Amino acid sequence: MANERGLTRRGFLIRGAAVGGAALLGGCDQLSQSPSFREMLYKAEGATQRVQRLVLSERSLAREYSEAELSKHFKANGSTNVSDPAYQQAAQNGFADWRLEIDGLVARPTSLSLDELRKLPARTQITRHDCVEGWSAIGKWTGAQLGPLLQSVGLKPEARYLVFHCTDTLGLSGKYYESIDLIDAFHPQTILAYDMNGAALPVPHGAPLRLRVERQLGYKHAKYVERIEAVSSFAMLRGGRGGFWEDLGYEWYAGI
Ligand SMILES: Nc1nc2c(c(=O)[nH]1)N[C@H]1C(S)=C(S)[C@@H](COP(=O)(O)O)O[C@H]1N2
Ligand SMILES: [Mo]
Repeated sequence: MANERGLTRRGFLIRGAAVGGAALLGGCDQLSQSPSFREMLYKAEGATQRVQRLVLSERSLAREYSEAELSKHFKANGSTNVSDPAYQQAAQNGFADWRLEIDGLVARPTSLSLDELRKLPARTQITRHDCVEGWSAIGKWTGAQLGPLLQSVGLKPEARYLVFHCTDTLGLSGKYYESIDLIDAFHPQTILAYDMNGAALPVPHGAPLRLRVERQLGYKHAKYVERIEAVSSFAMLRGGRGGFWEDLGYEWYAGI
């Protein structure tokens, strides 16, 4: 956690959710429970997203940097390990028997080993990671491009979002998860990263596989991804807002 405010805010959100939800949050958050206020907020959020996408255009690339600009230290944030014994065992074994599951609204549900992922069309990019807590770091990421992978498993016509299910549990609120729409899924810089700064992705940064979705804030970049599920809606999933932090009040579309 980068700063005191971030820590406090997050600790508060996690505890609040754990002991019975938004009712325990403060005045501001109570206002956000009012249906008309929420509706207004979501409409405004939708408008920002639409404008941002128009201005940036769907294919525009996030800025890329040079090797010389790489951060000497790249902070690891949120979960930095996974206590689950199966994960620990897999890590000790270099993730040789680990597999990524791809299922939901796909024509051919698939599971892939790390070796198989490494053989897919890949991309390397040096980008800046921006965390909502107020810190940034530049890192080099290599991974399988999500677009071609989705083409090979075949999305069903009803599929509109991808949900990334993670292995780690953060706080008392349950497993981390995230979701993106198909525009971001097929964006050329959206990769399932297995390498960071030219070496296998370290455990604190989400080994063996993490999402890079470069035009959005840090919390969208799911670490420890174990399953990708194609869905038509995430309304019925968990808190219904499409992600771990989203369920605690962060925006679903976290454009930078
Ligand atoms: N599974 C999982 N993914 C996660 C998190 C997490 O706690 N668990 N934290 C998010 C946040 S808030 C940030 S800023 C980045 C941090 O990535 P890093 O550890 O490589 O810096 O991961 C994101 N993805
Ligand atoms: Mo973050």
